[in-house]
Amino acid sequence: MTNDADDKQRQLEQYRVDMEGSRLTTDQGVRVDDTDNSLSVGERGPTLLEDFHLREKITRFDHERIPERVVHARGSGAYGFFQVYESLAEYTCADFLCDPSLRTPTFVRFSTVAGSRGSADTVRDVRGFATKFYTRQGNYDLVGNNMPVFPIQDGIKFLDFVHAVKPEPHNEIPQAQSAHDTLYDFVQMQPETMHFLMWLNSDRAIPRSFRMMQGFGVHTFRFVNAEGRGTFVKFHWKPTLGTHSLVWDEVLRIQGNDPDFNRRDLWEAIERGAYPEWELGVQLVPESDEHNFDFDLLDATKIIPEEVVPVRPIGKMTLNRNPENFFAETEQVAFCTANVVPGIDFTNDPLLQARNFSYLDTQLIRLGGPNFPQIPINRPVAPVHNDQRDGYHQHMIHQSRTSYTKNSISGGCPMSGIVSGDMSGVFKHYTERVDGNKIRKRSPSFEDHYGQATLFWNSLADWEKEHLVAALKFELGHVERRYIKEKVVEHLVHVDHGLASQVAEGLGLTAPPTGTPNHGRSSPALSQANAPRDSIATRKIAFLIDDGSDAGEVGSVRDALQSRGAICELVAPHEGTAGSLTVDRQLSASSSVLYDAVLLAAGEGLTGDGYALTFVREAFKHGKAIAVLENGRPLLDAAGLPGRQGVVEPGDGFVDRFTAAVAAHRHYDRDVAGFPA
Ligand code: HDE
Repeated sequence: MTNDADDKQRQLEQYRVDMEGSRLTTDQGVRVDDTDNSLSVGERGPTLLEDFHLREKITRFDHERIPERVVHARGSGAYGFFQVYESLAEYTCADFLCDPSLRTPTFVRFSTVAGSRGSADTVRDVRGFATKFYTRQGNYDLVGNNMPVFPIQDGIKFLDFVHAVKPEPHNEIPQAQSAHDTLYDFVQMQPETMHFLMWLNSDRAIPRSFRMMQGFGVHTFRFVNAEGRGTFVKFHWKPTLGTHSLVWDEVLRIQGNDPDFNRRDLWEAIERGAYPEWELGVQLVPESDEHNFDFDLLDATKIIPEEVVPVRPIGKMTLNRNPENFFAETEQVAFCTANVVPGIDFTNDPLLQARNFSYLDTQLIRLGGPNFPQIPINRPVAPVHNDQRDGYHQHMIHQSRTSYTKNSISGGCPMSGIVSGDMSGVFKHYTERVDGNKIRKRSPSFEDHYGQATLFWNSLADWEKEHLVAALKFELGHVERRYIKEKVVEHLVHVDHGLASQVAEGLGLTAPPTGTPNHGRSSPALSQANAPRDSIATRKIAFLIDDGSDAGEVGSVRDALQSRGAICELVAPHEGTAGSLTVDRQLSASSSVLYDAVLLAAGEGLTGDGYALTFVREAFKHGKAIAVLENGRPLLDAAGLPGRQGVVEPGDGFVDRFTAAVAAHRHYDRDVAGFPA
């Protein structure tokens, strides 16, 4: 084992099957001459039971599906590596966090939570962000989300929450949607959901790309150093491309245009060599400060504001390889919060404790038995030796004559992990002292359900607040029972009265006159308005062209934008060529919602084309940068846009101005409320 980013790929190499030049066989390796006709008595006679090839094919087909994940069923994965910037030995003895020369292989799976495997990517939902680090001390799984808080505080409520958000039990409607009665009934009965509800209805729930979203470990975990000293730690992934979202109206249209929008985006970026990157950051809290916050560190419905405890960047992950087989790798990958390595330990967060049970349990049913850690994607690169054997699908042929520890017959092997008294590399549970009576009772320190929901609301830019109010109106607008809407509004009053009033107005309700006064505190780091906006790398720009386009000008603008990392596609009314330009996409088979920005370079021809007009209007409605070349002006005028914010006119510094407009991500200063794109 060389302990570099390729360790995992080298291991996987022995399992890859190349079909090139191969001959068709049965599962037993017997060559087959005909796989199109069953074995029958005569050409029109009955099929014979002895046709093992037919039976094998049918049987394998019947058993192709495994249970989808009960949550996070829809996901996409990629391989990469992680490298720490400098040693964190002061806090943790985790080897991969102490040696900056190590490149630890990783596999990440991004997911939505509520929908089935075949549901659309761009639904309003939390995104999973699960990372498996194949460290040389064993596998470490950081199974996080793109939101730092969870709807519930105690794992015993997980089944209830998931049942509430999933399709309703009587008719299995709606698919992958939170906008329905049972979720909001749960919310109004369980106000600990309020902080999470704010995130769920914010733009965080509709990320532009997996590559442009943050990840959070959510719980407070514990680092433990070689001396056994513990430090509380919260994990943060920050994308180098910044944190950006779609807009709701766009989301609805993407679902029809490209249900695989986020999956395709990740796949294509990696295929192109535009490898997504995240910086891993930690918030470190000395154990002596455990009780110095106005919330409980063990409460997963709370964040530690970055302004209170800064996020220290500790390393970077790069995703640089797509899986080769979706089922073998992305579907069979099995994460578990209990997969920890020396130097990383748990806290008593009651949600985390329940998770530590759930993940192993769920893999047993999903992957059919206890040997799933041997599936190639799940295998550690660290050697595995123990007496836990047998069970379905054991792949190893253990040679020792004993299967128990301690033994004297097999030289005592496998022996204790401690070599000559040296504890390094051995997992040692943190020796936390715990005292108490057995009780079913939530700690009073978990009681404030509104304070951080208010903090989140106060931290948002005006446009983010508008989106959040619109989202709540949409969601509650799909709730049938009026009393549920009323109850939710009653809770919102304790978050912020202005917020509650705006939502209530949309629902034809009146918010109660008094609630908890807004404490006025904010955490600017929570606003996406403060995300980096300095690059157009990997942004997709549609060039609307036709036979009248100026090929020279289009080519030079395209070259300039591509040299800055953008992806430009030429969209025209027909495939083939437009003048001397090669068309990438036909207009009627495309849509502006699949792009970040539009450049109008078509001649007069498109001013009467409904697809082109919709393209431009939707791009404007969705806040996207629009640039216009001289001969594109007629189309811009024909579109009848209600403003010119973020519209780049021809002239000096055209490419620079367009670059800045695209890098800004969206132009939310447009007044598009009355514009019916
Ligand atoms: Fe999960 N969760 N979870 N969860 N979770 C699963 O494990 C569970 C929670 C998260 O890409 C399941 O293999 C319980 C928090 C992600 O394969 C299951 C509780 C966070 C993924 C499960 C939680 C997560 C899962 C379903 C409360 C963010 C996808 C299939 C006690 C920090 C992993 C599976 C992947 C998946 C249980 C709460 C994130 C059933 C019981 C909090 C990203 O084991």
